Amino acid sequence: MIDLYTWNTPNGRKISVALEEMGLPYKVHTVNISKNEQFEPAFLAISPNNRIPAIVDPDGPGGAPISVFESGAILLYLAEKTGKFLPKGTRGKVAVTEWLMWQMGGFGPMPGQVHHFLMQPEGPARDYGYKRYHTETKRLYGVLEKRLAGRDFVATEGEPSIADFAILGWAWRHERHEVPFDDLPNVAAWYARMMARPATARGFEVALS
Ligand SMILES: N[C@@H](CCC(=O)N[C@@H](CS)C(=O)NCC(=O)O)C(=O)O
Repeated sequence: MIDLYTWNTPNGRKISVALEEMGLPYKVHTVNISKNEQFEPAFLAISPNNRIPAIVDPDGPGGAPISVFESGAILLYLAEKTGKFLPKGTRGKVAVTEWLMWQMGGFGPMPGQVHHFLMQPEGPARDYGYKRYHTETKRLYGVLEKRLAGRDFVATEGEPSIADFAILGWAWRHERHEVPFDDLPNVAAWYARMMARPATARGFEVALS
């Protein structure tokens, strides 16, 4: 049974979706980031950057426990452990890793900043931050829209990969970062395709707070 330390956020949801899709049993431990529980020493011992999500797998490599922090690292670990949602060949693996890193480096940090500036008091600082990060977020959605032309999934054919799970976690909050899907038909179709998967739906339904 994997221990999942998490909260109801895009980065948290990526991992509940992946665990459900991989059919791995897990136990949720909520880390209430609005109450600063991410700074508690027991959590910092497994997640030194004081961010959710993190996991502990009691049945890690060699049968010994292992902890993993950073959602991208967790997805890669779980894919390697199960042999699922990450192609075996180098060419396929590179495509998935590219889009996973694309999400981790941009399609997460940028909409995250939109969420931040939307919560600021009205004024020039809010306007500047909102414009900068919302423009960049829309550009990233445009990149995703182009990538999904003629494709069912972001980096694989036939079934999704951990890159889809990672990107979906943030697309789930597209209304909050104010990017409607009206002009993004490929993204809209992909989003609906992913959300129609029973395991993915369970990953979004499980209580994380
Ligand atoms: N790059 C990290 C980012 C994780 C992250 O930003 N987590 C947020 C919630 S979505 C968090 O724990 N924030 C707590 C804090 O900022 O102290 C990952 O993908 O795991």
